[in-house]
Amino acid sequence: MTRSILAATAQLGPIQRTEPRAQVVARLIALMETAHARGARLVVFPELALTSFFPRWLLEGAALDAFYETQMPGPDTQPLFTRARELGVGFYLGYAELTPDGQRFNTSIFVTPDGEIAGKYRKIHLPGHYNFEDWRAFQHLEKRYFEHGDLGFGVFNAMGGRFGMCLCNDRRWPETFRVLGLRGAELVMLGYNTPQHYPQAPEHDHLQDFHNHLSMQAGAYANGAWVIGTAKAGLEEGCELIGGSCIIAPTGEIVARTQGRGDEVAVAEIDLDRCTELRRNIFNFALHREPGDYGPICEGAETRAATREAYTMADRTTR
Ligand code: ING
Repeated sequence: MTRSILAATAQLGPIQRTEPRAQVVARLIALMETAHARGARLVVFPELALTSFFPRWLLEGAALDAFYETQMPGPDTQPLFTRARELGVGFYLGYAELTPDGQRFNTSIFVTPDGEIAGKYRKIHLPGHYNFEDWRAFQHLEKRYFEHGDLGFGVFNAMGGRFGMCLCNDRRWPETFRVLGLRGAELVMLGYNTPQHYPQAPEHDHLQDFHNHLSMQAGAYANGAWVIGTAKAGLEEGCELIGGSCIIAPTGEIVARTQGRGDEVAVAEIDLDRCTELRRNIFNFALHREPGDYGPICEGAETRAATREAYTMADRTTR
């Protein structure tokens, strides 16, 4: 009996700034129903899937707080949890988290088909900057709006497999997939909001779709894991976001992907036992990895927190 799950990437098109959460949740439910109708039992939604990508604006106070969730599920998201349980579908959801003691994280959760939150992740690699930078066509203030994730790269058991999660920029860092791989992840789920235009290097704008798949395919292959990456895509409040949501096999092959930049589902059968084709052979970590030679990868861990804080403080004062 193989451990196969029919999975879906459930891509969202743009969410405009004023779009009510209830309306977005209705779109998420429609995507989940479409995926379910095509046999899917697992659905991966994007990063920050409940609102417009607000780090593109300089916000503060109540205007900023309006983009965060203080409860999960809360009144607006309960219908998604209820519908998922009715359909017997597990799902990954990205959202902005405001904790009771006032901490802010770019967060994802995995909810099992019976409605339990089996895993939670808080984004570790925060791209962008802290202060408003007037030379940019749009801001990317994730370092201002979110704290460094404090949960590490966790792996958890669900739906007969070992699952891991990450978020957007995390996928560009090979360490993300390797840590999840070392912890036995057979499926890595992630959502992303990736602008086509990268202000610091516009000469790479035409490469965003390539870099998106390159990062995820490499992560899948080098760790013998399935990867499902789901975009918030399309022209959102004047900012073009890439699509390319996809399901990637442990061989690194893209086995399903979306075609447009709107609300769209793509499905594929993921056989978790296929991970062994890589993990028992070319990427047999016990046999072939040489951690004794990897020292530089972890150097500076003890000073990173201080330099992160110093950067943020310095950036605050260079307004
Ligand atoms: N977005 C982008 C990402 O890593 C970015 C930031 C865009 C980095 C383009 C580099 C190039 O996909 C988020 N939300 O991390």
